[in-house]
Amino acid sequence: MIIKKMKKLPEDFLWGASTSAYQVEGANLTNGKGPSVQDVKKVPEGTSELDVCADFYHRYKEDIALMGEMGFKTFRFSIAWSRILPEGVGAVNKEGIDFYSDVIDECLKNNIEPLVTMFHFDLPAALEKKGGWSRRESVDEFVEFAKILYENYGDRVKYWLTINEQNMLTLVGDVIGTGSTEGVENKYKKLYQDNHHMLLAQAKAMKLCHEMLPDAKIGPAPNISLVYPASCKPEDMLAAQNFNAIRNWLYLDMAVWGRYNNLVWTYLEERDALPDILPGDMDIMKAAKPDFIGFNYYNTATVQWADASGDVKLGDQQSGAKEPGVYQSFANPNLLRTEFGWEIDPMGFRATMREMYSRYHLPMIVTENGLGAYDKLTEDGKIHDEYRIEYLRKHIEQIKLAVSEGVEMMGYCPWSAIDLVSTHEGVVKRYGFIYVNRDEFDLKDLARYRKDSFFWYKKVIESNGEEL
Ligand code: BGP
Repeated sequence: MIIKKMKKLPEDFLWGASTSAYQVEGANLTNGKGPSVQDVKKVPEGTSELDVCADFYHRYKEDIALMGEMGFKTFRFSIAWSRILPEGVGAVNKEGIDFYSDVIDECLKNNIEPLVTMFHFDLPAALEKKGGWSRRESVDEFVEFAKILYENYGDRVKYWLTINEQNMLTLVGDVIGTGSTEGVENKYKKLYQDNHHMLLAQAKAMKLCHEMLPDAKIGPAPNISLVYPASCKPEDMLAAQNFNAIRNWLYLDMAVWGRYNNLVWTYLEERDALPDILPGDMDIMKAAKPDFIGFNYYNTATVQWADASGDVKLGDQQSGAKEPGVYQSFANPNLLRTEFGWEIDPMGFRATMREMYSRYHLPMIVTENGLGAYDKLTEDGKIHDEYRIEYLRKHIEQIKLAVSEGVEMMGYCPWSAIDLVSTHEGVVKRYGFIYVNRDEFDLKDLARYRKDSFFWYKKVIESNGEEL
């Protein structure tokens, strides 16, 4: 549709940006924090450890002040489970409780609404050692953790996100360091059993949130990329539906409607990998209702039909994969790519928002979107990241178009507020509005610099998206 009458974004649109605890904080094994799976993994060759990251743990006041200067209405950050509960269960680390309490207060002092992710890729290592999400107990362990968060922060946090990118935990956990399936006999069975427990944990945490904090709002935060067929061949269309179901709809159908997507169910049946579901599980899933949908969007995916031969090929969050007989990724020739090879598709962002809204009819907030690049600090302390501005501008334009088409959008939180460590490509893959002066292995002075995108975003927020 060519829109002639653009609607304005809502007055209370939540402009902000995102980070996650294990990628930004540092102090990963100090101040009472227990190790998470991220701290015990072998970091990819050529990338730094997670002991310092952006040193947000010690510099959060300065960082949140900078976010305030940009005019952020919200800041999406995550709470490290093992900073609150070093063993995942049991004894609480008071220093951890106080740290996030201070971060929340600092946000409020700067007129920033905290948007808290409860779990972002960092399961306590102690729980993983016992079997992680494969154990039924993991459901209650998560709910107990959620309860502690509601008790301690519920008086000040109105917006909660349950699990970041549960779909990526399931599909590419090996790449993002959340769990390995090496040596597992039927990896589908394990992954989708873990997934069932996470879905149940999420449902229970949403229900508990509504009981304990009636004024708060809570939602999931999967990574949603609309999947295109590589051509108008009927086979390619089926492949696109397969991957849409496996990558996207399984997670949202369950969070919103409490039912398993039928294509995914068949896919699991075929692989002898149906999860064990206890009586009552599906009632819990059905009863839990999110207030909104948070979602991360980087680009679309394109797939073609895959015959039954060949091996499974793994991608990362945004790049291609193949499953014989199900789908095979296809490089979309119509799209540009980032320096790190991820496709760029602002129009596909609109298509994704439209599709999600027409399926679920819930308000939505973008919890990640952004461009990873090798930024350069100039001699005079500037970072000219025009490419990032261009990327964000084009995506915000599409939000405005989607809103003009009747899609309910609550806010936009690109990745990332500040430079931090990427999931598997190191510190040099930068996303922030705020530059952190460090290299992969040389920590330098960790000083903060405002990038060109910082000043640009400030104006975008000031004008509520009118001045792009
Ligand atoms: C998402 C994750 C983030 C983040 C982002 C960028 O999948 O939720 O944690 O890092 O992707 O990805 P990367 O760091 O791999 O560039």
